[in-house]
Amino acid sequence: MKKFIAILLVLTVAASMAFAGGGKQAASGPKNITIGFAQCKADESDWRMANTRSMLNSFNVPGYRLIMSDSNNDAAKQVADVQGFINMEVDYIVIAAVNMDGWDTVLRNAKNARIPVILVDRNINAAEDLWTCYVGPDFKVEGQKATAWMEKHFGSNPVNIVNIQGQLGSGAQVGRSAALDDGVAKHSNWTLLARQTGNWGTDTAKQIMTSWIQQFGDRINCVYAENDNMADGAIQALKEAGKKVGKADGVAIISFDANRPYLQMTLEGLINCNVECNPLHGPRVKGIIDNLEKGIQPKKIEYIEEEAFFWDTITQAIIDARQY
Ligand code: GYE
Repeated sequence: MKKFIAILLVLTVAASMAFAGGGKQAASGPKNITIGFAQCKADESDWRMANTRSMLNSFNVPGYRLIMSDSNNDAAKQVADVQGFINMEVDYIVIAAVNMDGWDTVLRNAKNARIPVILVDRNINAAEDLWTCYVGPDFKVEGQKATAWMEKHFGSNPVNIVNIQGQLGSGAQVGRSAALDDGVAKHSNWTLLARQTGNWGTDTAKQIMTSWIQQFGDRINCVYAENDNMADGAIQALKEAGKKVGKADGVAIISFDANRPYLQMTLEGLINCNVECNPLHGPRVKGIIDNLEKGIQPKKIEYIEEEAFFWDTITQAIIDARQY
């Protein structure tokens, strides 16, 4: 993790220095498109590290200069980061939003500065005229893939669920939690015993799961974890408590992201259902910017196609063929 951050810092400083030193490319050379990328927290999770790499790699080519800020998941700081990009007069702003709310003022400033704003990964609550487009998942649809599996797996049997949520207020958490809420409302045999945010992290999720095991014991038969890292934490807690995990008759584990190491756990039967959330947004964002440079407008909302993987149908070949 520390190595990842070090490499990241070198890349980001180099990009910033290049920008600070040279400003926009001299008139004679090719236009250097400067992109301000407001990342929520570059090393937040396996998913986020893959997402960060994808963005940095996609723009690490001649003609582009990507400057990435890292808000450390502080929503107010991320808004300030975006204002900083406006002050730098970047050509484009790309945002992976910590929180869905709080964007209107700074996005209006970007609009007044005529800087297009591309939302990536996370959707937000802001007037549509304040952002150019959104490219990323439909998080509620991701959650519906998981609840569909729960319906098949449990049938009419009692389902006693604990929900380890992502960072509260993020689009990913809001959508995935909403799908679970719909499932609980729809099925009288489903009970939500408890929910709490694990802030995308393994250790926090493990602590929360440990306390729930003490509180609910063997009543828990389903963990709905809103990303792989938190699912891993829950599994560690369950195994340390001597509980049977996954497969046909263990505590059912739902996860999201489908990073390769956790697809391996799905193949082992520890994770029953893993819903993909593709982090490789770099090429998508670069394509949108390249088109905008040619005057081609993107779709306002581009939901990416995603699938789900299950413990009893996934294969090693499927895992080996994955890009992340
Ligand atoms: O599920 C989680 C990451 O926004 C979809 O954020 C992303 C989520 C992902 O930290 O692992």
